[in-house]
Amino acid sequence: MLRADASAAARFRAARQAIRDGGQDEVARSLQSVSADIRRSILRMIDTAQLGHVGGDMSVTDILVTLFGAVLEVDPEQPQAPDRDRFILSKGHCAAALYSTLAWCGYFPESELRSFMAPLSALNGHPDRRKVPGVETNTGPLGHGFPVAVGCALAARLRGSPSRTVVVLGDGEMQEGSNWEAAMTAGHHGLSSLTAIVDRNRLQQGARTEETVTLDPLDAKWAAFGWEVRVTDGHDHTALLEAVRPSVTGKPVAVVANTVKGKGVSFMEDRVEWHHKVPTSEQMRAAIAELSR
Ligand SMILES: Cc1ncc(C[n+]2csc(CCOP(=O)(O)OP(=O)(O)O)c2C)c(N)n1
Repeated sequence: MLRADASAAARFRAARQAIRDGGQDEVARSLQSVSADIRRSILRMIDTAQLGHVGGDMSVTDILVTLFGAVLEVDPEQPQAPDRDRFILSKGHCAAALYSTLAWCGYFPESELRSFMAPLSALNGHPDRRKVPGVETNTGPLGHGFPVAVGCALAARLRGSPSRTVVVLGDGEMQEGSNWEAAMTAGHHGLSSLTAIVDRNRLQQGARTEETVTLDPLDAKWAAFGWEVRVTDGHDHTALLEAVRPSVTGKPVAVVANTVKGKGVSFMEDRVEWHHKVPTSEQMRAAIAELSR
């Protein structure tokens, strides 16, 4: 198991406090600058490993940064604190984005990111809760993380804990039936401490989601399963902050976050081949330059 980096955790606490104390514009600017750092970090990890899921990593980055930067009540130095908020990345193939965010928070030293997917590294291609602090459950097989999140929210209610559970799903992942069983169960129990965010980038592994199995109208489907639904721009930190505010109806909250796969790198944006293609060294230079503007 990796250990927290105390100085990174202290920096994160200070940065988060500053973000939380800032006005809306300042908050958005701070989160945007962290997102650019995380996107560059993802590219470097994938370049070193020559493996990864760059498109989905880039689309989920702003969601992760908003959650860890300003929403989740977590302490990287006490990753097992009983009343911590629970975060589950159900689209576990986007581990590089999660690891970069967790390292920024200080859950483990940033230098570990260089070992992404290397033999014996803790940072596997899919997150492992036994190896990486901040990872609440193993994900990778699509459709598994959301049911576990429902269990976390139910358990928190039974314990009388204030803990909130947030789960992020891929839109292609929503084609797995287990998600709809989870949605139905959470709706039935009125699990208002549960928030599910769909990274709606409209692409899956080899095709557009709507060409594979129709998901629209996705907001109406969530509502029919008993959820309070919010549709938002998944790259606008201010809009995301508004969309993930706690439930006001006593129902669980579903956020349909409209995103762009490969966001931030023009030649990757909305291109199906960048689901898990690895950039050449020339493409790497161009991508880093674009993300540094
Ligand atoms: C049960 C299962 N089937 C197939 C896969 C292989 N797989 C990995 S990612 C992916 C596409 C997921 O699409 P989406 O959820 O939209 O993710 P994103 O576009 O955000 O990367 C597939 C089919 C898997 N991980 N699990």
